[in-house]
Order: sequence, then C-alpha cells, then structure tokens
Amino acid sequence: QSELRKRLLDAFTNSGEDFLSGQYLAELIGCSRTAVWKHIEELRKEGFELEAVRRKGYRIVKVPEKITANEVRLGLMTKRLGQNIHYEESVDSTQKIALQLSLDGAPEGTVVIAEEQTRGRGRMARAWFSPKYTGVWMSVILRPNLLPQKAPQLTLVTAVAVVQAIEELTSIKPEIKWPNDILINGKKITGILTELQAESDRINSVIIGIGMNVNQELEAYPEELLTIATSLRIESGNRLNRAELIRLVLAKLEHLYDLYLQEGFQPIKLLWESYAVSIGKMITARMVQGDLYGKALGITGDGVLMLEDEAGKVHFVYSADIEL
Ligand code: BT5
Repeated sequence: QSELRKRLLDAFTNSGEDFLSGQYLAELIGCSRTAVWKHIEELRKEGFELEAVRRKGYRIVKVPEKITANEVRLGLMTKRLGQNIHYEESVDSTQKIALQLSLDGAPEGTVVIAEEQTRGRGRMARAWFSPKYTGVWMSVILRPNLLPQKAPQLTLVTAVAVVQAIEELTSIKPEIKWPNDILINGKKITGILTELQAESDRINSVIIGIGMNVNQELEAYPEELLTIATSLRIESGNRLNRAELIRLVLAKLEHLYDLYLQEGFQPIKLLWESYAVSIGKMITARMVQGDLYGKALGITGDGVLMLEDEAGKVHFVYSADIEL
C-alpha cells in the first residue's frame, strides 16, 4: 500500500503542472482505477488539494502545510507560553502527552502541538475530530498558584484569548458560548478542554486543550458535524497560517493569564461578557442531574453561570452543555 502511494507521489512529482489520467496512473503503479481514486481520496484527507478535470485527470495544486516547532518559535512574543514546544506529527491526544510531560516535571508554558489526533477528546469522553494538517490541536501546561476550584475560570480566560486571536487575524468577531465553545455564525470553531491535576488545596498542573478548526473545507467534516462545525477558512474565505495563529493565541493567553493571576477574574469577566452569546437569552442547560430551562442572567464573579428558571428561582450552573 505505502509502496503504491510512493509511486503515485513520484508520478505527480514528475508531472509538475500536467494532469495525469486515472488510467495512466493505474497502469503506472499497477492497480485498478478505483484503487487510484482511493489513494487520491487519502491524499485529500491528509491535506493535499487535487484538481480533477474530466478527460484530463488529476494534478496536485497544493501540498499540506505543515507546522514546525521552529516556525512557531520564530516571532513568538511570549516569556513562558510556548518557550518549550513538543511537536508531533500524529498522536492519540495532545492532552495525554501533556499530562505525561507535566507529571515528568515539564515547566509551565510547555506546549504540545500535533498535526493530527487519532483520539482527540472533548468533555465527558466525547470525541474531538482532529484531521491532519488543517487544524490547531494543542495543549498548554499551566502551573498556577491557585485553589483547585478556580481552575474552571481558566477555560474562560482561554476562550477570551482565542477569540481575541481570531479577531486580530481575520477581523471576524466570534462569540463565546459558556463555558467552552467558540462559535462563528452559530457554528463551533473552537473547543476548549481544561483538565486538572491537583491535591485538595493546591494545583499541580492545569492542562488546557485547545482545538481550533482552521483550514478545513466543508467536505472534510463527517456528516454529523456538518451542521455543528465550521472553520476559519470556511468563514473567512482564506487559508490561514496556523503557526501564526498559534503564536497569537499563546501571546494573548499569556497576557490574559498574567492579568488573571495579578488581578483576579474581574477584568477577564468583563472581556468575556463582551463576547458572550447566551447572556440574556432563554437557554437549556443539559447537566448530569438533568435539564434546566431558563434565562441566562450572566456569570458570577467566579465564572459560574446564573440561570433563572420560569418560577424566578436563580440556579448556579457549574458544568453543563448549553443549548440556545
Ligand atoms: C470540547 O468538548 O469542545 C473540547 C474540545 C477540546 C479539543 C482539544 S484539541 C487539543 C486537545 N487534545 C484533545 O484530545 N482535546 C483537546 P465538548 O464541549 O465536549 O464538545 C465535543 C463535541 O463537539 C462533540 O461531541 C462534537 O459534537 C463536536 N465536535 C467534535 N469535533 C469537532 C470539531 N473539530 N469542530 C467542532 N465541533 C466538534
């Protein structure tokens, strides 16, 4: 299989701008035309762009844009975040790698970046779709001197950082859906997963997972995500430089994280509210204990969602999925 793939790539290497027909490729590499088509689909999944023209065949018009740790580092304007980068081509989950690094004593600001995750995860063991070369799948190790119960606030700090980075790079103003979703036109562009290693009264590490859909086209998504997910490319019409986006997210995050450590949650709360989509609206909070329907009043000074039910009773929501 990989031998066939090599021959296919060699053929495209030699053809340059010329088209190669399916028939020609099948004969050249010694397989059926259906097999050629399957290989081409595989290449597309990896981020190659192939132009297909009837009666002429295929040609490669764009190769996947890879990130390198060096590229991320060049121009990085941070003191801690990203000063230590682990770059991987393919991992099960960057969260898992970051956890291991943190247990091994990795310093605050260590970042794990992967081109692809085969078992990327969301909250509550849900799957996070992380195709190759087109997204930002990264985990950041933080070691704040905070009480463990404050850790969820870091999700909101991160959300503001991501939104600011997107705004600066694309001029699109995304919205935040409490607690961890970032949306553009109602579709999810980024998910954040905050995982905590702590003893009862002190945090050992917080691992912030950030999954950003960047250069995917609509066809890249599986059926079940088509109505839920979008990418910066789909929304802005442009391919973005992922290394630049990573640098910007890290710079914004470091700035807001420092602000948070120095001044507490209040300044973050104000920023967060300016991007919040659910505040003032009727929402359903789906929780382990059951569903709650009511008006989202806002967040408390600790980042907890306040929801007023139809009887006028105010509930404090610490963890839930929100439906608008
Ligand atoms: C999240 O969970 O939104 C947190 C996602 C965190 C992903 C990052 S990537 C780097 C790091 N390493 C990891 O393994 N994870 C982190 P949650 O709120 O539970 O949302 C999960 C739901 O989002 C899924 O059930 C799908 O419906 C949807 N989803 C899955 N993949 C998606 C994608 N690429 N874009 C948009 N929505 C997606």
